[in-house]
Order: sequence, then C-alpha cells, then structure tokens
Amino acid sequence: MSRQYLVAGNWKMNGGRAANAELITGILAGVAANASVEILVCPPSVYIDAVAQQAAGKIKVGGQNLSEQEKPGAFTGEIHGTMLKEVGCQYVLVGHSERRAFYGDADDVVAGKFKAAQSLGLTPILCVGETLQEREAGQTEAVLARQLNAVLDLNGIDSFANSVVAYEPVWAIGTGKTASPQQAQDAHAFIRGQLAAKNAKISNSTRLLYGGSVKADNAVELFSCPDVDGGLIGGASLKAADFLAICAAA
Ligand code: G2H
Repeated sequence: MSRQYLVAGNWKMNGGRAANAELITGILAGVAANASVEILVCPPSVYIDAVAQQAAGKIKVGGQNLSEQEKPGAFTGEIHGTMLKEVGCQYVLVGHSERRAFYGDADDVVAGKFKAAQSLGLTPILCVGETLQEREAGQTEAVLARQLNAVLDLNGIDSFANSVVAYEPVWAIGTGKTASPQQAQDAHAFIRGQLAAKNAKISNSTRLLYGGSVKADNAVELFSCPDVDGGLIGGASLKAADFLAICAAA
C-alpha cells in the first residue's frame, strides 16, 4: 500500500498579513519541485481565507481547531467546521497537545471535534502523544491507546478511512528535542497496530505523521521510517526555505 506523503505546517499563533503572503509566495515557488508530496498549511483562523485565496489550491489549507458543536450558534469565540470549509479548508487539526494542555481539550472533547470535522467532510488530523513524564514511566503505549480509543469508541474504525493521525511526543514539541527515528517508528507502528486490530485495510491506508521539532536536517531520517508518512511541522514551517526543504525530504 503506497501512501502519499503529507507535510503539514502548523503555524500556531504566528503570522500576519504581510508575513503570510511572503511565506505563501515562497512555498508556491517550490511546489512544482515537490509535486509528489501533499503540502498543507494551517494558519491562524483569521488569515485562512486570504491564505487559501493566495494558495489557489496549489497548497492545501487547514484549520488548527474547530468547535465540536453540531450547529453554529451562541458559542462565543468558537469556529464551526462549516466556516472553515467556506473559507477553503480541507483539513483540521484536532487534539494538538497545546489544545489538550492549555484549553481543556480532553479525550472526549477531541473525539467530538473529530466527529464534527468528519460530519462536514473535513479531514481531521488527530494529534496524539505522550509527555516526558509518561514516557519515563513506561506509559507511552497506554497513553496512545487511550487517546486513540476515545476517538475510535465514538466514531468507529471506518472514520479513519478519511483521517490522518499525527504522533507528536509532547516532550519534542517546540523544544528542539526530536524523537529518534527508532522512537518515532516504534510509536507509529504501535498506532498502526491499534488500527489494524480493528481493520487492516484502513490501518494500511491511514497516513501517520510525525511532529515535534522536525527540521530539514532530521526530516530525511524520520520520513524514511516505514510507518512515517510525513510530518506536522511547527517552528520550521514559518520559513519557506525550511518548510520546502522538509517537503523535499518526503
Ligand atoms: C508540534 C510541532 C507542530 P514544532 O506542535 O505541530 O511543532 O515543530 O515547533 O515542535
């Protein structure tokens, strides 16, 4: 089963009109050279519309978060998936560790957001990963299983036919520490095995991204692991040259 590589830039709470335009111009200049890789950027929500228009379908655009509410309505500060779709999103991150740690996105909330995304035809990129304390306590697989099962229990394995999973060890996010290729492969193989236990075909076709301090100089090794199908890139997605170098590694 060949899975197309996906390299997704998570801009987090960074950027501005001028900087975004410059970044997209730079990425567009390298898109043709990376034609076999699917390239996605996830800007802050207020900029999605402008970024999607400039990207003109050559770079895909996604949200960083969405509301789990079924319908739009009186939910101050929230963004419904229909709104993300209307401004050009095809993907949306759910359960990024910063959302889990700082904004109360517990497992059940993440499962609800995954459901909301899918029900609208947005592809969720489900982020899972353990903290340093959990890794050192030997709980990595238990944490990954718990985070996956919350989504599987609510949505079922069939929902993974149209989803992406990103393994992001919390201890590697924005810290400059990266999981070794072996650590990444072990976690990815575990995730794929969890999905395979329910449906081998869907497990085989589900793209698993690695995230956590991916840079041009470690991307080649990480992306060459058999169960790593691309990356979710934070800091290194904010400069076109760095991001394109990572795309070229895929
Ligand atoms: C993890 C990653 C992108 P960074 O959050 O999702 O960020 O590459 O800066 O560690």
